[in-house]
Amino acid sequence: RAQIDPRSYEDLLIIAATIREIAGDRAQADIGIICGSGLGGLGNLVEDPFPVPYEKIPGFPPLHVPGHKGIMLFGRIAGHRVVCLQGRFHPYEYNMNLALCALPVRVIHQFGVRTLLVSNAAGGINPNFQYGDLMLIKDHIFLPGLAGMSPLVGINDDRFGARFVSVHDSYDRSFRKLALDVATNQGIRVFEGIYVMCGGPQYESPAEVSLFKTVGADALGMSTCHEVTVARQCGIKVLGMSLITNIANLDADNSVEVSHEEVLQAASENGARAAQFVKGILEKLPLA
Ligand code: R1P
Repeated sequence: RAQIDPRSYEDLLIIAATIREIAGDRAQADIGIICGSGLGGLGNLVEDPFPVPYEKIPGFPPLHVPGHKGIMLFGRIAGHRVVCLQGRFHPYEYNMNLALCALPVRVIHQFGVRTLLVSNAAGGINPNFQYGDLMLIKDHIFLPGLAGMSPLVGINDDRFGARFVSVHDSYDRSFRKLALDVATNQGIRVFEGIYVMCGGPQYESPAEVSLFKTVGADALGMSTCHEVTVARQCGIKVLGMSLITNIANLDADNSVEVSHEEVLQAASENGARAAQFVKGILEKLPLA
């Protein structure tokens, strides 16, 4: 593996050139999709797929979290040129190197991506949520970012985008409206809410969940916000969605254990509906 600095624009060009050598003119896309834990099945929507394994991509580290395959898949969904990232880099796996973990977003931007559909498996905090619900992310609380662990720290190369990035309207309003219309047509439970990203990898304690509830969070997980922050710096519009794979426990006297196996099981039980929803959204989204 070549030594790659995820904060170097020159190294980003090397990564993009390597992928172009592998995929040729298949390496083009208007829409990027990031698959959450156990949601790699979204890749099954991709027609005429051309896979690029992460191990062939310079600077992409090995994946460790079960439920993330490690494939960049170019192809089409509903007429759109898409690239589907079946595998995400979670900051807790890579010593909170947020720039490294958000690198795939900068890479797919090089291939033309201007719209990102980012998904995750999350614990539900909102008392109205049920297991298997979908939540469109309306806004986020990026806890590591607030503590200085942002993918944007360090000297900024302006070729990546602005030094100071506005994250207002990160989760595009018109996309959310379109997605809610699709949910109504499909008759599925979809809410809007606030996602909180924790550092992990330990799951949150009942007191921590209560804290997040108090500040208005609806779901929690350990991903997504770093990717969205970089997407906004690149000028990519975002639609974010969480699959509620468990209901977070708020009561310290109630011993509800969470496990990643349970998260994966929930994703596999509900993944087909999530995939139908994504397909419905892409069918309604105007072609670039
Ligand atoms: C915990 O079970 C893992 O699942 C979620 C959490 O963030 C954490 O990594 O993964 P995704 O956010 O990748 O869906």
